[in-house]
Amino acid sequence: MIAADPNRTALIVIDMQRDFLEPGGFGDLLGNDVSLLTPVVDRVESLLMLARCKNMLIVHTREGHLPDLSDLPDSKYYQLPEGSRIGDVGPMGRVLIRGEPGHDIVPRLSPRGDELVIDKPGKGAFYKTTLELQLRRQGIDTLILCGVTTEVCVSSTIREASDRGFMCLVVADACGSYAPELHESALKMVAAQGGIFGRVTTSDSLNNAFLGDT
Ligand code: TIU
Repeated sequence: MIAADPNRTALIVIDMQRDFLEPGGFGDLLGNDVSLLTPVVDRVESLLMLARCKNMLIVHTREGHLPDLSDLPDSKYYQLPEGSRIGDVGPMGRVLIRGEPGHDIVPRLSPRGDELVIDKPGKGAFYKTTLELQLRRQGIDTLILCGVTTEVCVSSTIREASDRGFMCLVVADACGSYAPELHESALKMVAAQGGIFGRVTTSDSLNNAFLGDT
């Protein structure tokens, strides 16, 4: 049973960007089959409808770097071979660079005017961002998390959030990975030991919890 107050709960949509979901983006350059993430778009769209209907705070994150690469550590830059690195030009502009077409959130999930957009240079959404300040300012103590990829940016964000005392609910079917076995492992890690980082739930359970009485 989920008992969360919509006024103190935020939906955090992690990195649903063209660079991760479409061919020619960062995810593709890393050697992944990006079509594995396509079903997540429908699930996240439904969660956005639920959160908008309940007037929850909605936060969209985007992973990306400044055009001069001054916020890009060498360790991340050299992950990929020359010609397909962050900042190189691809079919959707410069890969993983703020302001480029590939950095945009996929059109169906576009943020609305009153929703927060957090640009982040790292995997975790709290690292070098104002996210914590903005959540505290709005009295948020519970986070519903979804997006891509489960074991990378979603996991990093949950770990950061849990250390900061936020209650975390991860929506399993609204997260996705290029590696389904890592998706499963990441969710198991969240829920292990009585919920060491948070709780794992489903879109259906959330809908029942928030809309069951309407
Ligand atoms: N590679 C991979 O699975 N993910 C990332 O690089 N970033 C996010 O998860 N957003």
